[in-house]
Amino acid sequence: MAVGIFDSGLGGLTVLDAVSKRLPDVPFVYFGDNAHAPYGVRDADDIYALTTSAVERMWAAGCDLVVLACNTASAAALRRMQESWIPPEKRVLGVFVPLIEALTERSWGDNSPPREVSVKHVALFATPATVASRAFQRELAFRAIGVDVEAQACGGVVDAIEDGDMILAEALVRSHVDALTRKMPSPEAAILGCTHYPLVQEVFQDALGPDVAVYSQADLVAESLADYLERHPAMRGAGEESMFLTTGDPRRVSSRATQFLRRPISFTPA
Ligand code: DGN
Repeated sequence: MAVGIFDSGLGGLTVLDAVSKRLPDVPFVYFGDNAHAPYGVRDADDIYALTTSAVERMWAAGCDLVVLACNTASAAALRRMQESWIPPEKRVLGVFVPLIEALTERSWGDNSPPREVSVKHVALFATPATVASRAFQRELAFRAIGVDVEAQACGGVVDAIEDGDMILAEALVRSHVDALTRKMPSPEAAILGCTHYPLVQEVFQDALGPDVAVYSQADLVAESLADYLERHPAMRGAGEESMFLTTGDPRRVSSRATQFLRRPISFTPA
């Protein structure tokens, strides 16, 4: 048994890196749906169909626990999957809960009514599909009141990073930060709600200024997964090598992943 990490493409490798460092003894199955990436411009039904099919494949590979590292899939598909689709012996977790726990300084297990939290103005940067879903605002409302969230759909950034064009990615990040701060001049916190954005986190921080707390998910997800596995040790898995699956062309995806993470990664067909 291994823990599954799902993403629409390569971006989830930022999460895989953080969870592997935090949990070096846990075997992972990484699944990149590269044949259908990017998800960020697809509609919710399409994202749901692709995500459920990938998760079924990961269950078949022995992952009783799957983490949707992809914000777009977490936003557009996770709640619907949890309501009616996931059998009781399996678990699928997303990336918003660890983020909301950190932002509100409340644990998800704390089911008391939503209350005021110290942060009041939050900037959310994400793909067009994540922004359109309003999933972050919906989940946040279960825990906090009085938080103003301004969301900016960051068109083009994922493609620029995937193409390795970091000059374009930086220019786009600066223009998206400009657009957001015209709507909300002084956010106290900014959420990088996409797997790719940790790779340009310094650009976000620089453009937003030093007073804005920038929340990036990889480390938060790693910490939250470590905590979950401590409470559910049967889901931990052991004794296997980590494995990388892709729906795309394994040679091409392996070479791009190796550039992306700056270490050798070898994908096999999903
Ligand atoms: N992995 C996606 C996310 O975190 O939203 C970004 C890539 C995409 O499919 N657009």
